[in-house]
Amino acid sequence: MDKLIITAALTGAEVRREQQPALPITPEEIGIAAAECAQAGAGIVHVHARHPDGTPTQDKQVYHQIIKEVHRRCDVIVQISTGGAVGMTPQERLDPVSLRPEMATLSMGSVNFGQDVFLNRPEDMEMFAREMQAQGVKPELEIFDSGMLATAKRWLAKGLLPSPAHFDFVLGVPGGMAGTPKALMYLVSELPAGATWTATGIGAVQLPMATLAILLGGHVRVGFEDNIYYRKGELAVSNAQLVSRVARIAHELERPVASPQEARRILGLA
Ligand code: KMH
Ligand code: ZN
Repeated sequence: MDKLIITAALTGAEVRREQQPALPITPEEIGIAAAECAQAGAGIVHVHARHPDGTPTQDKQVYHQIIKEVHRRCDVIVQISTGGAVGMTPQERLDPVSLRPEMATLSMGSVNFGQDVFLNRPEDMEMFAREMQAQGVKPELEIFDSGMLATAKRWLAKGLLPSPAHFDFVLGVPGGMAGTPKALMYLVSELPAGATWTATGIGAVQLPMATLAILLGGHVRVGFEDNIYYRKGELAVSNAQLVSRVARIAHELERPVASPQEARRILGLA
């Protein structure tokens, strides 16, 4: 097994300060949170930009500030979101890819997202894939349901996506695939050859999905974007607290944690 890559999804587009007082919002706050997470064992930070009032934005300048604030404190891989927030236009979502971050997310299909619809039309996804390839940005393929993995495999066969691919199985979104061991193990059984993968459990399934991913040889994503609690009824105090717990469990299970440099090697980043 490769060493374990821990991704910290620091902010997201939906969580509000009123729900999680330690949510990092400004580029500086995101930079500080990233450094704490790197210290705790994160190799990647998945970031979303916000306006100062907390509303989500895909403004390239804000992403530029975030990358700067992260990299002046640590050398963790910065993975920007192209999912943005529900309702944003594809052009708006794609804009920060021209900054040429090391990684960016690429959602592989549409999914109901609570009461909303997270729309990812095939022609838009293809535009995202082509732009990432043109800019030399490694996509993390976001899989919310099993049909999206089938789509990714078709696209890999057609050469629309770079191989070996890196997947993120996002489980437990209300409207997407459930966060159960059976669901995760099915997705893993369907992976194309040579692929790497990470597991993201939403809400209460964050910890069980993380633990199972460590055992199965996958990687792990945790953080406030996906879950604001440490345990039922108890808010986490920081993103780093959630990262530290995963690093501790991995240590107990004798799966060493990858540094950012080791993560770059595992993912084939330049
Ligand atoms: N905010 C969600 C609608 C991503 O970052 O690529 C989409 C999302 C996925 O967060
Ligand atoms: Zn995201």
